[in-house]
Amino acid sequence: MNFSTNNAHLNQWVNQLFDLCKPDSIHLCDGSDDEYNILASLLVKTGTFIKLNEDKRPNSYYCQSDPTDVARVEDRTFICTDNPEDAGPTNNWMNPDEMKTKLTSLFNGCMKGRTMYVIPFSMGPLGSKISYTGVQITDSPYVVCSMKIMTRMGKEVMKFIEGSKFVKCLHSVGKPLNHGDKDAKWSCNEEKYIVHFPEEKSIWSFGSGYGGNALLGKKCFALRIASYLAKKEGWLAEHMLILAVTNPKGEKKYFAGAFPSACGKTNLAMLTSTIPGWNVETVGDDIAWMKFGDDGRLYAVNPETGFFGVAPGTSIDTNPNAMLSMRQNSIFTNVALTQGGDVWWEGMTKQEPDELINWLNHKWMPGVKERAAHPNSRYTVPAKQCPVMDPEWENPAGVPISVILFGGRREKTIPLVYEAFNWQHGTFLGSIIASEKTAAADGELGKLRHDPFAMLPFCGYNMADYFNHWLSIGKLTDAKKLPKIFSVNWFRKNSEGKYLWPGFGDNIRVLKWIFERIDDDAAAVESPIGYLPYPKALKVDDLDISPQDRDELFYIDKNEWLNETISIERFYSTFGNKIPNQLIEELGALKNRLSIL
Ligand code: GTP
Ligand code: SPV
Ligand code: MN
Repeated sequence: MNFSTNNAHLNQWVNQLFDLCKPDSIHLCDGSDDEYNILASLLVKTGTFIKLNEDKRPNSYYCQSDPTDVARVEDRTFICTDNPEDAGPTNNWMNPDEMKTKLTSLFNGCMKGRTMYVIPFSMGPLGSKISYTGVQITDSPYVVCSMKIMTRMGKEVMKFIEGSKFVKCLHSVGKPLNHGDKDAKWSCNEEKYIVHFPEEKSIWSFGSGYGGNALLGKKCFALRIASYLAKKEGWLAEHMLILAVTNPKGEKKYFAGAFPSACGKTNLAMLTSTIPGWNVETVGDDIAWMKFGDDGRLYAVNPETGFFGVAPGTSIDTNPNAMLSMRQNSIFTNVALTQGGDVWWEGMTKQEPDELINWLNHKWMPGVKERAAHPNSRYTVPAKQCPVMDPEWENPAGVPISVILFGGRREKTIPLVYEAFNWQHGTFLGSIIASEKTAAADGELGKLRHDPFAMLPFCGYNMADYFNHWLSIGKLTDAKKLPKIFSVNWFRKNSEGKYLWPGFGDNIRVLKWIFERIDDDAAAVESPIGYLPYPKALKVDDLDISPQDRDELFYIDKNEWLNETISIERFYSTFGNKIPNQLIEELGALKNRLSIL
């Protein structure tokens, strides 16, 4: 094979992998609309895509994955560093040489009968100082189409791929086609490996075609590899949404927020305000790269260009901007197909359609036990189609961040909102996020687990070093220039198991209090865990919430919190003596404050 571009390093890498994977042909992606349309038509021909009704949802496709390939596979995800301590206790580790041997045998001949696509892409605006390029090799045209929506990719990017300074991303669904084999609707392999070599900036992903396992620019590169680079270079790569809040005076502030998978980032990022005069615009819904500007403030860019959003629960009531974003040019995976050639999922409309084809390709009617859409079914849409994108969302310099939110899905204990005393305490709040597990990753649903900074599955190095990195970031600038840190929880429930808080558009009430706290315009009361809104400062009296439930939203239950501290202590102990002293101090101080409650 003679793959030839102006970049000798790239040529050598691609040619070597061509020889290993043994595809039938190779295609260098130009990123054009024509190319996308040709690949989508090919996917229709092979049965992977069904074209949706052109009148209802122009240029959009429906896709069902294999039922065993529906989410990220955390127990098959590895960080391979020379020293196991550099991966840390929260990551799976294997010796890089052993892993390479294993992978080399898996990838040997794995693309037989298929085309090898080469995708040059940029995470972040082309040419921005904050951006980073990558090249993904894949044998999945579904992945190429998704990468076209989710990243800046193709010919334009080639100019920015210099020498060896790009992240090498190799992906295969792991299903070679022998001569005469018909391809499956969705190909994957039972054996899956999502492997990162941060020290050589490379990713090898085998066996899955779905989401974060296969779109390597997203979690693998923009979080796991980028967090490793960020630590070395003094910046932050975070699992955060970015939004702008504007008050009635026209003043704007940018917020970033880390919530674990399927815990509300996309919905908050596109929030439709229920308070007149207050407004939210979107910069990003999943990943934030933040660097200090010359003025000493943190600036964030969204490295992506699309949304890969959770479909179920998304409706014109809960998230109208997402619904408007997906009116055309979209891909829907593992939702249900209506008789009229459109899509549906649980929560999309109050009235359930009479008959559907569900994500398992079964006939579905209301009352049927099987779900219509898989809980981790997703829409893939271009960000530029979102009607509330902030005008600065592609600014290569990023947007200045005033607020950082940490949140999780907690039915108990954690109040609706509280404010950290300072950066160190805020870092502590990030480190103690725990959340009930969702369908975004394989595993037991609803199980409470520690997910510090919402980065548990995404930190490319030792999480204790990551905590230290956050503490050190707080020392790099004047304390006044640092974002203020808040904890939020939209998911607290009452004794009947009902959400106490309406959430979605009404989350603006919480954002408003936070906005006004930054300007010292909103009152707060000190509590053992942080500053809580002064009762009248957060407007809820016009909501349909009983006074009892309102109190419950902010109630600090001493016993629950003492149990929380025990659980934090146990979690911290998994890092041995690597856990920073400042966090141990914060935990001690919290215990002391709770003891006098
Ligand atoms: P990933 O894309 O997996 O990282 O998830 P995410 O953090 O973007 O979560 P998303 O906004 O997609 O929300 C996940 C689920 O939580 C969806 O079913 C939403 O409908 C639901 N959800 C989001 N925000 C709220 C809220 O404020 N209240 C309640 N009750 N549910 C919410
Ligand atoms: C998540 O799990 O946080 C997602 C979906 O956003 S995936 O891209 O599959 O990681
Ligand atoms: Mn999301």
